[in-house]
Amino acid sequence: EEGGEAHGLRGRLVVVSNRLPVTLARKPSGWEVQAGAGGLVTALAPVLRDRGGLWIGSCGQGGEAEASAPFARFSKEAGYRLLPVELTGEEHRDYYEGFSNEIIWPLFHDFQSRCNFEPRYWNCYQEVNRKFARTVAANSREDDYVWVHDYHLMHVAGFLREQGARRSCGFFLHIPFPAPDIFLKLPWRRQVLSALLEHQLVGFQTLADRRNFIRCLQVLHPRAEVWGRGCVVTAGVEEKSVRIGCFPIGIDYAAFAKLAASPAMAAQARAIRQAYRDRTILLGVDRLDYSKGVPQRLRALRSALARHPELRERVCHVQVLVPSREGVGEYQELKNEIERLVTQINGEFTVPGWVPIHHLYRNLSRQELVAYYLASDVALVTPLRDGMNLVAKEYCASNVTETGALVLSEFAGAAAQFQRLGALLVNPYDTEEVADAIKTACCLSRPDRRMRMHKLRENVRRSNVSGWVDSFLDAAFSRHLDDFAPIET
Ligand code: GDG
Repeated sequence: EEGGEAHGLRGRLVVVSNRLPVTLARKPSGWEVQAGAGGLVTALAPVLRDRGGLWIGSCGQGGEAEASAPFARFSKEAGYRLLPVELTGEEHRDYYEGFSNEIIWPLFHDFQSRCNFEPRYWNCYQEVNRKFARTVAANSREDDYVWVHDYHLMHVAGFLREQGARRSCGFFLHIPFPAPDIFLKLPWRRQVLSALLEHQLVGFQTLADRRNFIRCLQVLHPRAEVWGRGCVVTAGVEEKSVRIGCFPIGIDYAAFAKLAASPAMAAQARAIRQAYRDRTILLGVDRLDYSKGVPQRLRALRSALARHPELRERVCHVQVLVPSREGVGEYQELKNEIERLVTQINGEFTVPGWVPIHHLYRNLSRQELVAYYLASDVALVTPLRDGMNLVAKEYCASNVTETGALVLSEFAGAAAQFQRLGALLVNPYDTEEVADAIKTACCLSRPDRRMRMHKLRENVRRSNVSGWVDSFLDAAFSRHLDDFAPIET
């Protein structure tokens, strides 16, 4: 991989995200920094290495100062630098849990009634974004390219300029962008929109997100001119142009396919199937979050078992729930609601030798996760709203036997690519529709499953995450305003 050459990047790449893509572990010998296994870091590492890049982000509270030696060690081995931004307890609360997760996260996922528009959060959000901007400014040069990730840091580019640092900046939003009737509820809507326009390139997961952004722009900046497929020109004080693109994120297909194809993995998947006595396994894997629609999915499952009695004793639903944002009260309530539903449904349908729902509340290793992907017959990916949803893609990549089926919410970004490829699309709010889709998925013939899964896997293979990085950087550096086309979705 030639990392960066192809896209006319002259300086280094500076990646900025809320969290560094690493974990800090306390070992007897002191702190150790370990690289994360996420697709984003895998795809960016070659570019960062070849360009001598830099990744700026927080890494939990405290410990950073102590850990500076391990960070240096990591940088030496990985070939690019990690720069931790330290957050105080208050900043973590008001910027991260507050503004990011109690305002932007619910609002951008269309849950406006869950928003807590606390003015204090906004002030702290700006403060922390300023802090990130200072770190970027102090550690980069004018010819570096700054690539900012996600809703936690929408203001960094604006503050960079305010601080007098001239940098080319790009922004990618990993979560959806809402329609105007929702976005306009945000008390700081003008500031947020203007801050995004401080980037030379703003990227979204889907064409629908991009369209929503442009519609909001047209409401709030009536003098903005929008033309072509790829760009917008705002007629502001200094007349600047911003490219607005659509870049559906992918996964590291080869890594999942390779792991899933190993003999050890086949044995592990077989052991899972045997433990479930070769029943049809339905799988859900979600972070504990209300956007993932887990209670709605469980109700659909209850409806499926009630409406289609032939499914009883034939299917088992394995629900993996990964602990997340445990400090936020709402998440605790959601956990209780899910546990109550699991207990109720199991209470209603269990017979000797068969329990319909198996609930795992913990983090699985990558190995275990792929074993479950491989062992299950149907993946239930039914978020109420999702930027993309990588679980859907990972399930397909791991399904090397091409025997699985995918039930997918039409409100996941992935639906835009998967709808014509054989995923069973559902409205996650429609209990009976989801119930019937579960039934349909369980009854698909072998050749039908194979045909559908084959098409899905081809799509996941072709649109992998390194292609995603390339297409974003290509768009950032293409000479003419409209010479890049949004990726076909
Ligand atoms: C945001 C957007 C967008 C899950 N459980 C375990 C585990 N996972 C991994 C999966 C997958 C990731 O977590 C979840 O990714 P998603 O895409 O589903 O969701 P978010 O975390 O909300 O991510 C989303 C994404 O950004 C990328 O742009 O698709 O829409 O919300 O990779 O594999 N990994 C391991 N054990 C688990 O138990 N090892």
